[in-house]
Amino acid sequence: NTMLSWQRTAFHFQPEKNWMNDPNGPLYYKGWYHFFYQYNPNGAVWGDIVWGHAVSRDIIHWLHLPLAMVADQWYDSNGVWTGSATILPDGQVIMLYTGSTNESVQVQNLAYPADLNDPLLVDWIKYPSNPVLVPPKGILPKDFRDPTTAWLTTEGKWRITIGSKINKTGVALVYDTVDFKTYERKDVLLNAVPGTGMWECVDFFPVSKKSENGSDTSINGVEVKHVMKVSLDDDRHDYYSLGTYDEKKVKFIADDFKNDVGVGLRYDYGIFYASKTFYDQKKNRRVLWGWIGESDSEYADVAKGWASVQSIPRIVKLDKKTGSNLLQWPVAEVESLRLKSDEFKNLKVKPGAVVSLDIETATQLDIDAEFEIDKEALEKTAQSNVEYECSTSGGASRRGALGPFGLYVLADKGLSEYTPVYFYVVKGSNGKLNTPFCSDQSRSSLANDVHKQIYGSVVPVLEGEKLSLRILVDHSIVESFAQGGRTCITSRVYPTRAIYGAARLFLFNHAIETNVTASLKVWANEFCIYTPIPPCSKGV
Ligand code: DQQ
Repeated sequence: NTMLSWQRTAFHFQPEKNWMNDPNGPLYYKGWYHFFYQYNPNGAVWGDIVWGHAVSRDIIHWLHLPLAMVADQWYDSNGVWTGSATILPDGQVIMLYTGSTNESVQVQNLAYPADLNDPLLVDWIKYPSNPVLVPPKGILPKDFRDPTTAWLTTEGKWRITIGSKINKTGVALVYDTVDFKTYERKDVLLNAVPGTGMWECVDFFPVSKKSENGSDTSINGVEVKHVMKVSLDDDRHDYYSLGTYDEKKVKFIADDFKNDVGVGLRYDYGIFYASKTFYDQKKNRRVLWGWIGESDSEYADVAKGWASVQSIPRIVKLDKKTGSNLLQWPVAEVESLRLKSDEFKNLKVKPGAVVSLDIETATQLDIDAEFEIDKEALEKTAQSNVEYECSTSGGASRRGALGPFGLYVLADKGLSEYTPVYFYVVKGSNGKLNTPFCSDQSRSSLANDVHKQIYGSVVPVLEGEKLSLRILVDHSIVESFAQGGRTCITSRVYPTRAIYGAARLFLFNHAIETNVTASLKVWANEFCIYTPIPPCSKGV
């Protein structure tokens, strides 16, 4: 039963049923957040893709609207694929999206709201002379998709980029337009990185070097850095790079070429793909949406009648302390879901200890935690030069001198199922610390038709900082943010016992040589936004 399946989330965006993938054209308009998404109205697997549509006043509680665009034209009859919105200074709303034609050629199309006075933007008109762009010379017909939000050039033209590949090099093509109907191809590539393959869902936007606010997509200059993001079709992860945008040369230049797009940093080290940001002019912030797929079997998806959720919208900023990575953080509105909190202060967790935290329910949580290891242990430890990698080093059961320690979420009482989210501090022979941040799915479920990888990456920890962790738990999704969002990990887990009232939360310390002092605040989040079980409410 679709509605009663326990894996359904309470405060993450999901349609009522069927398959969903990429976020499309997010925007804020006349008091409403709009969210469009890749949707299969006919089943719980990818196919027959059209645009779903929902609106919200607070970007958390959603009202589902009719499909915004369906596959009713020759130029999108094989699918109304991913696209982006641009709000023009005069209030017009432009939607550019990829159509897969009747011959499976990828073309770009223009659509706009039928009635700009309708804040819900229910009806959409496809431009009668679509497509507005077809694959250019040298680009294969199936390698041309996902137009970005447009930004202004100093000349006053609108510029967009579209992902593609040339042999095995991922590339970003650039076009200028004044009316969104006719386009001029720039003879250069915004960026190209060998070996990265097809670039899907390119995103390109500025982040302020000084301000905590977000920047409109058209801003450029010394006060901003630019972010380029690509979704690698080959390895299904979203990679970003920080750099500068040279408008004259039409080039994105990565600050550090080793960390160019597709080879360096990732938005998220778990499941998170085809993401897209938008500038939220209501709250002056840049908000990121990412598609979180399933990690159970397709068979299970069909049985439960739905697949995929969206991440909690995340604010994206430059990390002013490191200058070399972004910070991602759940929008503040998610805190309005907090119903009841339990606080635990300075709990000392001994080496080898697992401590059950006395909270009422543990399936819908918002957790804020801080950890400190003993200074003495840190100085004294003889262990150095240990190699620890989240995905290959044995997960949370491999004990080291100074790690792992953290939380078990979605655990049952007898620990037959649990998902550790943890730090693993490693002291190098130079005395420097290295801190992998991981999420271990290997014991998350007794079911055997689910993926059980261990995710993670190193998180930058600066001198004097405590280790900090925020986790959102929502039935089958765990979104974790370390050090204020420097490193993020999203996982999907499918416990069979640790569900509803049986779910628990534990603190653990598997380090051998140090105590861990933990302080946490744990909120139970509002119940059942979508699930129509009384007293749950649905919609806005
Ligand atoms: N999903 C869309 C494409 C995009 C891909 C099709 C990324 O436009 O490249 O559903 O997940």
